[in-house]
Amino acid sequence: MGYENIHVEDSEGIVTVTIDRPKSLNALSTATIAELSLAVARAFGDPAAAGKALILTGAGEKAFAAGADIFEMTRMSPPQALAFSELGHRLCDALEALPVPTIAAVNGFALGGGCELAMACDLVYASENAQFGQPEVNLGVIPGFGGTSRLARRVGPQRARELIFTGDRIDAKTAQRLGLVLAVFPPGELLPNCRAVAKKIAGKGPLAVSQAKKVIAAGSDLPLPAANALERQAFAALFGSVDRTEGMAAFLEKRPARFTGC
Ligand code: DAK
Repeated sequence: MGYENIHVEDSEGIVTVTIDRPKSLNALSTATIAELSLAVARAFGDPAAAGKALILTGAGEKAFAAGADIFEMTRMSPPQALAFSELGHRLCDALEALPVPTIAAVNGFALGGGCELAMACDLVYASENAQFGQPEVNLGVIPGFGGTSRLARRVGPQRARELIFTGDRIDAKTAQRLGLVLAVFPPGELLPNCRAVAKKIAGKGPLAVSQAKKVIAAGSDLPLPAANALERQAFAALFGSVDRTEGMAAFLEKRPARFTGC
């Protein structure tokens, strides 16, 4: 099946998924969210052919995604809104559950569902013209794809309250200062920098990266002793991997490691 609202490019296992509805500033319609979910499952579902990292970005120069598609939402009943919200939640959860790193390359507006999608990625980088916000209150609703919880976890509950209650937009530098964004680049340098980060991580032990992702995610919702117990288990389990033997042998032999993900 081809896609109508996104396009997907795989370059040496670095899978770039681009939301491609620039006329509506890459607004997230039901079809777009369904295609994004399918692309994520296809690129990373089969371990034998799985990609090494995922980059998510938006087509055009103005937007990553300006939110859920407002035109579509105007016609939704409460049960339809629930199904729509569940679809968005499943996509964000799937991104977080991927065993590879995910990178949001935020190249313009990341509002509402767009901001929520970016926050479901492991690493968020932005272009100088990026703007973030949860403006749902302007429409008489609240974030529906996990924004209330993910924004609070990223910037703290008080700041999340301010952003969600006011619906204010913040620029890329402010988002960086709040910890929502890691680094800000001129527009033309955003994707190359995201690819460089993805490539660097792809050169590391994939099992180790995937375990680190899992433990950080699970551990941040647990009390410290339970989080540390998870870390101990994952650390020990990795000692049974071929990659651990290879990584340590490569160090001793002063050569680059050849990881296989086994
Ligand atoms: N949906 C549909 N079309 C959109 C859109 C959106 N979110 N944002 C922009 N567009 C369309 C505009 O209608 C316009 O289309 P034409 O008039 O050209 O046909 C085109 O994109 C260009 O937009 P503008 O002309 O407005 O461009 P400007 O540069 O002047 O302004 C802007 C850019 C991003 C500031 C402005 O477009 C804007 O404020 N857009 C809306 C942003 C927004 O409110 N985003 C949050 C959407 S709400 C839930 C599930 C999900 C959600 C909530 C609840 N449940 C089930 C409970 C999620 C909610 C959201 O994400």
